[in-house]
Amino acid sequence: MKKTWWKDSTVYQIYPRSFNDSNGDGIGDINGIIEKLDYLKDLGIDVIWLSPVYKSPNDDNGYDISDYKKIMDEFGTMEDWERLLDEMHQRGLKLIMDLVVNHSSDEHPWFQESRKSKDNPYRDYFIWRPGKDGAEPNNWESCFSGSAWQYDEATGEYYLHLFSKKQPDLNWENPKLREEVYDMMKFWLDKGIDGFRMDVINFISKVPGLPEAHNPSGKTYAWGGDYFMNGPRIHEYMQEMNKEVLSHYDVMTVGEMPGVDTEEAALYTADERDELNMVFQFEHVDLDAGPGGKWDLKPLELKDLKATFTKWQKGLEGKGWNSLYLNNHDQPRMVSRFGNDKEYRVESAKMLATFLHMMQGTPYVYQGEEIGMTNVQFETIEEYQDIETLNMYHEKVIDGGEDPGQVMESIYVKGRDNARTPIQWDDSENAGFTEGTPWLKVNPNYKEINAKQAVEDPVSVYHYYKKLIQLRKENEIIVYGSYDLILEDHPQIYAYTRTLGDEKLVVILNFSGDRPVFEMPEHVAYEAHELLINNYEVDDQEQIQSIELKPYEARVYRLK
Ligand code: TEU
Ligand code: CA
Repeated sequence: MKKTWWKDSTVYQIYPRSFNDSNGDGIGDINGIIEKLDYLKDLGIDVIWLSPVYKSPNDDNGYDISDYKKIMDEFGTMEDWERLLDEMHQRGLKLIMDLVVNHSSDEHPWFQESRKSKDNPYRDYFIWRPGKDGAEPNNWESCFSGSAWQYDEATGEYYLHLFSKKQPDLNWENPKLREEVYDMMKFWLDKGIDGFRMDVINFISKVPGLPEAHNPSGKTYAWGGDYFMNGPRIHEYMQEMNKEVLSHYDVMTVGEMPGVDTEEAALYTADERDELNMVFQFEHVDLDAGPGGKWDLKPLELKDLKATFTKWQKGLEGKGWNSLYLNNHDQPRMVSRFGNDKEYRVESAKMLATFLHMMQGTPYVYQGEEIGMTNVQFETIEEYQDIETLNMYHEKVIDGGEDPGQVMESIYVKGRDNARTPIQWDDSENAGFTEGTPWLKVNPNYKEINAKQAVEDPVSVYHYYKKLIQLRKENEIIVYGSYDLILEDHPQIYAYTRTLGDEKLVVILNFSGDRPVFEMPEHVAYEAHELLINNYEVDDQEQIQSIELKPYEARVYRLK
């Protein structure tokens, strides 16, 4: 397997609005990030993925861009951003920027022009259709509730928006639009950035004719994903982008791809196909959703988690490359979702980190994960800010008459603001995030959970991450070794081996608050063992043929 820097790297995601506020307006900003670079360097990460910092009216916190070449006023200036890049490079940190080109903002000049008239030169930068029988052109549902079409008075037609109505979809069929995107990418690459994370990039090619979505439930709108996820021209576009832009720079790319399976992912990430380096797949974050979608809560089954991760580990082995994540700015906090944020917060946060960082692929740490930050529960819907959450609440409770208590429950479990509460830096007012009023309330548990405490406490989640990240740098087998699941049917233990040449690791994880017994399978042969990392105290000399595990215990051994 070819070795590259982006395979060896650990990436840290910053959601700038919530990271660190330097000027007291309650909103995180670029200078706030610069203040924390030494903290991040100390953690050991190699790359920062910065969520959008471009000019935006913030309908979706920067994922709605009105100028791709300007910095959002609230975040700072281009000079601030250039200083950030410079300060990062001085510390040996790389920067990857978010590329949001499935859609722009409706306030982007392209769209302002496009909506003016049917023969405007920018008309075909977006996807316009006449209505059908006095209604929307088709029955597609927006990811943020309601129809994916918005009627526009000026020309009497509808435009497509797979997300909010302030996020019109760009028309990739138009070569002029593609040229503009490639130019814009070069603008940032020439400033010296180290790559892109590409927002819903597998949505950009729509099936011509935009067919009606299958609609078994008979609701007004239905999920049209079959007609835009991994669409007919997607690989052509990815190869064109690579040829025109990416191949001229030494950069890393990761495509965010809802609905991608292992076969498709191998096509996107195979070296010889020259498309992307890796993708974010969604299968493991869909396991706790029922047939009604993300808000339809369903308990997670360990056997499903094993099946999914094993499928991805084996599916891309030697064929492509995995990105490894358990949370980000769209997902609940991982310790609340997959661990136990009450009795075993520290133990389970460490166990989950071990689980992820010991797999083959490039691990992503989402801000606050490294100190074990948790989900939040605000009492009223007014305290929430996220457009997806607010639209869903409106649709279900205000329009649909559903029980508000139950809908709030689903927001507590799945809402995106769980991941967006300000970073808890210390135990002072507003957790040291801001001297003003934070744009989104701080999680009240900041007095106990904060970075200052974590840095000072040698057995904190933070120091555990440091060690995991360091181990990856020192042991090629952690990056490149092949993965094999063991104890496939065990209901509480997730265990696997990694193999590289004649080296072997065994990763033993208790995903429960019980004390199950781990039995080493016979085919895993060894004469001696060495403990690499553990989240409880362990006697190094202890026999490992059979181990009674403590709640959420994690151990990794090198077998000899
Ligand atoms: O997310 C795309 C996506 O499909 C989901 O993660 C979605 O946002 C959601 O959480 C559904 O439950 C990307 C960005 O990561 C997200 O923040 C943006 O809102 C979205 O695209 C639109 O740009
Ligand atoms: Ca600020």
